[in-house]
Formats: sequence, C-alpha cells, structure tokens
Amino acid sequence: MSYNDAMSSTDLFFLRRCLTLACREEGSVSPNPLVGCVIVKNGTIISEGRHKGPGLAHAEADAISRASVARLKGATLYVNLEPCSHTDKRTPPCAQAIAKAGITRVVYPFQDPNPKTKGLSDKIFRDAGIDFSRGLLVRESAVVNRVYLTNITSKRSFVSLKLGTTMDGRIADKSGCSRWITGNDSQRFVHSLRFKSDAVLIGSGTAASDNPQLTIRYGRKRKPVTRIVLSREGRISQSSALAQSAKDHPLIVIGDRVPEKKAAILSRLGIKLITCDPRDWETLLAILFTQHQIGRVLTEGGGEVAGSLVRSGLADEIILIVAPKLLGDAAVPSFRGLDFPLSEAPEFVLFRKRKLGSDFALHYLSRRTACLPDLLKP
Ligand code: AOF
Ligand code: ZN
Repeated sequence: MSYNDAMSSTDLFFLRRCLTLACREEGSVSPNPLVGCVIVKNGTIISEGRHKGPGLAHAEADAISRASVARLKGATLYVNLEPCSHTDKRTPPCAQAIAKAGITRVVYPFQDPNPKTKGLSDKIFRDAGIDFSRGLLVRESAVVNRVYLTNITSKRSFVSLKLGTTMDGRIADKSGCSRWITGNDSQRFVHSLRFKSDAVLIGSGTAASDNPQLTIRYGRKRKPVTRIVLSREGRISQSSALAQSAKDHPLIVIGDRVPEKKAAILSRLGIKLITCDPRDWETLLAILFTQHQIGRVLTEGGGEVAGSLVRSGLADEIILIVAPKLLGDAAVPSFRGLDFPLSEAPEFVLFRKRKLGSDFALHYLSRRTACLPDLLKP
C-alpha cells in the first residue's frame, strides 16, 4: 500500500511507542532483538507488549495476550521488527498468532535479517488477508537494534568503546593516575552502560594500574556482567580485585602466549582462558559472539585498546565522557598509535549528547553503524 501523510504520521506515532517500549529492556534481551508492540483499534491503544529476554514471550505475543479475543478482531498491530514465522525455536511464531487473532493490519519498519525468518511473514499475512506495510521509521529502528543487526549480519560482538577524558582528550595524568577524571553522575552512567552490555573489556595495563572490579554497583537493575582482560601472556595479579572476585563474577583472559603453569593458576582461580591473539579483533569478536553469546562488549580502556580498535575499524560506537579539566601534553592520550592525515581521518556520527553534572557524554556511531539501515530491505 502507499502512504498518505495523515496515515503515516499516525503510524509513526505508534511505531515510536514500540521503540520506547523495546528500549525498556536494553541489557536484558541479548542475543535477541529489542522489540516493542502496540495494538490499536479505532485510533486507541488497546494493548502493549515487549520482549523481556531470551525464552520469554515475543513482544507481539505479549501484546496479544493482554487484549480480549473480541477486541483483537479488526485491530492494527505495530511492531518494530518483522514478526517471526519460524518454528524451530524456543517460542511460538508470531505471524501465525497475529493471523489467528483476527488482526487485519500490521505495520513494521523492516524485514528481520535473521535468515530463518526473513520475509516469510509476507505469505502468512497475504494468505490471511492481512494488509501489511513496512518502510516507516527504518533509521531509528535500525539504530535501536544496532547490536542485534550487527550480531546477525556480521556474526560478531558489537563494540561500544567508552572513554572518560579531559577537555584535551587525556585519560590519565603523566603518572598514570586516572581516579577520578569524571564526576559522580558519570560514574552512575558508566554503570548503566555496563548493565546494557554483556561484557566489559580492558587491557592488562589498565587492569594493573587501576585495579578495577568492573562490576555493576549502582542503579536499580543488576546482573552479572562478564569481565574480559586482554593479555598475551595471561598476566593478571592473583591479588587483584578482578581475580579475587572471579568466582562470583565471570572473568575471561584473552591471550595467545599463556604459559601452561599460568593457565593452571588462572583455572584454579575460576578464570576462563580464551586462546586468541588479543590484537586480532576480528577473530576475538567472532569468538565472543559465537562461542560465548556476548552480543555487546563495552571497552573501558585504556588508550592502547581504544587506538587498536579504531585502527581495526571495529569500534561500532564511541562514548566519550568529557570532564571540564585539562591535563596537558605529557598526560596519557585517549587513542594511542593513530596517525591519519586529515583526508583519511575516520569520521563518526553524533548520535546523542547528555549532560552528566559538570561532564558531557558524547555518543558517536561509526559510519558502519550509522549505515546499518542501508543493509536492510524494508
Ligand atoms: C525476540 N523477541 O519480540 C521478536 C523476535 O528463540 P526465540 O523463540 O526467542 O526467537 C528469537 C528470534 O525471533 C529472533 O532472533 C528474531 O529473529 C525473532 N523475533 N525475537 O526475541 C521478539 N519479535
Ligand atoms: Zn516472534
């Protein structure tokens, strides 16, 4: 069908509501997509639903279950991803449930790139006489599901690179001291970023100098987040906060030259070892997603990790938290080892900005992430 302006503005309103509902579950759904659904009759919402995590009801099924059988007949269903129709999975297929419920119109932005279900709902809807349309709110919906889309199209973890810096882009003073560049509000914000991720990753230099815990300690929602340390030789102090908490919070060391004795010590401490060259981001991110179900990894420093990720072109987004301070030339730079002429400088797209006390969080998407919608067939 083709849109007229009045129809599309109403449809946009309800699709935006789906995104708001979907985003409430950020941090809980991995490796699944963020999905919200609203069912509308005579211009009013009669039911809403959202997907709350793997194995739990899909957004459409959740919304259908909250409305009476009679009211569903002839209603319109909005959802921010093509409804699924495959059956070899944990939950029943949604397209069939929508048809069975007597819904007569379905609106969603784009097809689900999951090859098991992509495009299959068309026939189900056509056979049931359901009028379906897509193509609205594609960009916003793709950005909301950037983690899922990257996971499914590239078969690797999505990378959120976070750095706390001064106004002159320094992450520590010349003695290596970085506590604390950013303020309390930023601290809480970082814990919410950890919650939205499946793993938090640092280099062995940061592990040694900061002795961090990398757990979630603030905020309403808590979950065990996997901590990852990169070290070719498997260097991590047995008395460090990370090693000491490995029995309660999963800890992985990534290295390719870990001596057998060291590997035995790590195993005794409850630390998992992944044998991989930590400079080979492509292989590492593929292993983290396909073998460890890590959909989104948050990297928290330092400058070596940030520099090498940008060089590899695999920093999918960069979240800079900038404090109103200056440290000067001798202090530690944010991105080590980069050297681009201006004409080749990697460019990012500003996605969001947020004031955090006297700091500012600047959230940039890589060109690849910003272009994800171009990969999608509406
Ligand atoms: C979700 N939530 O609301 C929708 C999804 O293993 P399952 O049964 O949870 O199926 C997961 C797949 O279902 C997922 O990869 C995606 O293709 C499709 N749609 N998934 O988790 C939802 N609508
Ligand atoms: Zn479904």
